[in-house]
Amino acid sequence: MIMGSNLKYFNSEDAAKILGVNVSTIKRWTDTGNLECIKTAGGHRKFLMSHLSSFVERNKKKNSKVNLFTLESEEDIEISYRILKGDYQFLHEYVLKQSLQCNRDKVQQVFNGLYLGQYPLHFIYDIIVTPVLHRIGYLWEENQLSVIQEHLASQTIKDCIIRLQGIINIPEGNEEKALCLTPSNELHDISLKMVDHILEIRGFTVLYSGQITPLEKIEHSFDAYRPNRLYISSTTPDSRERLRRDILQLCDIAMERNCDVYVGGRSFDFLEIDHSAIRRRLYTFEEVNRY
Ligand code: B12
Repeated sequence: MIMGSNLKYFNSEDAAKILGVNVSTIKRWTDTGNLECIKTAGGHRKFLMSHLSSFVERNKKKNSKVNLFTLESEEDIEISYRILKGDYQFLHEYVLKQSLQCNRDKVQQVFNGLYLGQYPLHFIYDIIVTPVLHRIGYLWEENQLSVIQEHLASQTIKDCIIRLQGIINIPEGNEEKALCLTPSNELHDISLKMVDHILEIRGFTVLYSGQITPLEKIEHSFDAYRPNRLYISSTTPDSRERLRRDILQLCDIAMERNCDVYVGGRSFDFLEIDHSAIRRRLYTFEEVNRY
């Protein structure tokens, strides 16, 4: 909540969420003078960032694992607050900036904070990760980033996505098994990694063969692992004809084995493929979660 100039005031509910305690605890702490605040004419407590940060500073040891993540600086409190408020515009800018500086810890903090703040994984991928990656691509296209900067930033994001998976609750496996791959010289696999995570949360066992999966003798793997779903991701093929051939080959192999095929990625905008093994083209991670 912004009141006047640049001063930001938090109310008791905000302070409670940020510090990871009940509102009644906030009241007690202010009454005992442990946590500073400003009282309005109406008797409401208002908190400045400095009130919260000096409290966190003084209570670092006993309070080091409050709420979403370790709160040790004003920046941490700011991020926690933006996450709780769902300020995606701010979070985009922040993740973009931190990924361009290769600050894994900062990017990770946002991803973990969102997840621990009860945002569904598909939402984090659709609303934060995808637009930031698109922004990186746009900056590169506009010559505002060099290709190495683009690599470093997108790799930072990919690494943080993979680490996020480490804190996610994966349910007992169900009977479903999914094979995830990108065919035909395709290096873009961040979408596929996110698909993998969402399927794991749904209880799938995931077989991830990732970038540029060789199709030679791939039917042996279908027979050995018996996936009942195949997820194919393709973003920018070096040869449309080859991609078309690869997808048709995969669909034939899948169909013979009662394996449903799901496809995603911008290559499918121009690739007109009609094969009865293909159940759906998926556009968002919310759809990956739903179907
Ligand atoms: C990161 C990145 C790379 C990384 C990839 C790293 C990795 N491990 O993935 C690296 C640096 C290797 C790379 C290489 C190249 N890249 Co690149 N790259 C990007 C960037 C910045 C992000 C891609 C990404 O992950 N996006 C995030 C995903 C989530 O978004 P999305 O791709 O739009 O996918 C959405 C849906 O399609 C869907 N989806 C996608 N796949 C799947 C799969 C399934 C199963 C499902 C269910 C859903 C789904 O989910 C998303 C949600 O909407 C994009 C910019 C952009 N606009 O995306 C360029 C971009 C994709 N790259 C591009 C290009 C041209 C290349 C290169 C050819 C460059 C070059 N000359 O070398 C090479 C290709 C090399 C190769 N053989 O594949 C172009 C593609 C242009 C085009 N129209 O084809 C883009 C758009 C950049 C640009 N603005 O020009 N790239």
